[in-house]
Amino acid sequence: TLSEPRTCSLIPCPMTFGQPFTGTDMGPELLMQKGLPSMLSNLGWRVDRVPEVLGKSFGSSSSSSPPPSTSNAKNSSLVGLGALSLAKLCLKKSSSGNFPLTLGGDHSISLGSLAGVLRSRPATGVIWVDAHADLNTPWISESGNMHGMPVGLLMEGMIPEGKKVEEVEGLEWLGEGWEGEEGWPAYKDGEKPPVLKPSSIVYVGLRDVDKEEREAIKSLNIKYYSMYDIDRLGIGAVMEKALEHLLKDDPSRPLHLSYDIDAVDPGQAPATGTTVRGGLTYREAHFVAERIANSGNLASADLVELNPTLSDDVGAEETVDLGLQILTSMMGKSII
Ligand code: HAR
Ligand code: MN
Ligand code: MN
Ligand code: MN
Repeated sequence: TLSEPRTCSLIPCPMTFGQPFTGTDMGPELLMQKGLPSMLSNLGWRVDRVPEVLGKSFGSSSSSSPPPSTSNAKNSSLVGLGALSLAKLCLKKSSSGNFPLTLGGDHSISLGSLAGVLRSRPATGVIWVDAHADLNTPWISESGNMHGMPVGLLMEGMIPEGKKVEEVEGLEWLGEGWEGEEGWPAYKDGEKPPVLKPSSIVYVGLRDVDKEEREAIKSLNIKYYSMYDIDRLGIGAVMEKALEHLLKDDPSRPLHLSYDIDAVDPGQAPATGTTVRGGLTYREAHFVAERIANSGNLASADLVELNPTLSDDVGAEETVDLGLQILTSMMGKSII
């Protein structure tokens, strides 16, 4: 027989508080309704369906509005609590060898999924497919929206002198002094809180980057392939270079793919909160996922920022269908 079937832990995480729009919480349910679990089993995965991370009591968009923000990190207590819940799950599932696949929700949840996988697999390299760099922190963000911060909050060298990530309300669990709780223990015996090295991430698809983010990308020497680079080199060469950058020193390194649907051109993916024209084509969007799947290194992933309420019905359906296609591609579906 071939190798044992691997287990994919499907984790619905309908977070909305990292950005201003309701509707971003509908992604997971739509993807599940359209048959994602059976599509994954047809690809040979054993599927471990995890109950929704945030739960109905979490403060869904329809009920009460979140407490007022106390800093330039809007809704940070709710975003932080949701991210911690997801971090615990990703820590647990990745520690038992599963592939955690998180369905967003806005991109702030990747603070949780990444923290969780980095804690159990610190060597993880990240491919961030997005129109945006999401490299802000509360100290430099122009908007205060936390979906623009998941990379910045975990990146070594991004927290300003004299500041600490754990001082942001809701992010105490990322500080060295964290006392620990069920599922997310204290850091001891020399363990440091999860952190991402600048050399451990590659961006693909960038085309809307804030001034401070751009300066950080340059000064930290973070590898990126913007839409300019994709036009110049072609998506094939870009993906070879991206994988080479992450795998050159350790060919068996685990990879995490964080796929923001807004990386795709709004013509193909209109139902998302911050569309930017000039994105990945339909085939480029697939190829990115296919090529990473083909590396054999992919060990965890997120798909985020679907918002079916921000488009007409046709656009919403096309965007969700594209999300499903991208998911099955990253999980190993090949054309032939
Ligand atoms: N850079 C802007 C900000 O921080 C835009 C944020 C990003 N929007 C997203 N995330 N959809 O990729 O506010
Ligand atoms: Mn994003
Ligand atoms: Mn984005
Ligand atoms: Mn901008």
